[in-house]
Amino acid sequence: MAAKEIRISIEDLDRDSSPEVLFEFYSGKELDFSTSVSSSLKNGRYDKVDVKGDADGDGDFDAQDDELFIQLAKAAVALLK
Ligand SMILES: [Ca+2]
Ligand SMILES: [Ca+2]
Repeated sequence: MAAKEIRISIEDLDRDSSPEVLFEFYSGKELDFSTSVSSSLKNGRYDKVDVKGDADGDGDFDAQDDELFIQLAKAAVALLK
């Protein structure tokens, strides 16, 4: 089985002066999925998942998935700033 990897970066993807946290999910060298989390009020509080994904792998896209991405974004911002 190919190694699963999440690449996390902070970039202002839409150039609105508020950085997004970008997640890229890889299986081996293949990009499976990418999404980003942004701050809807541009105040550094990360609360908006830009592309919905099934983060917990239970087959649906719901608030729990958003929560996982948001939690990871908050941790990433704390670690990468
Ligand atoms: Ca932005
Ligand atoms: Ca899910």
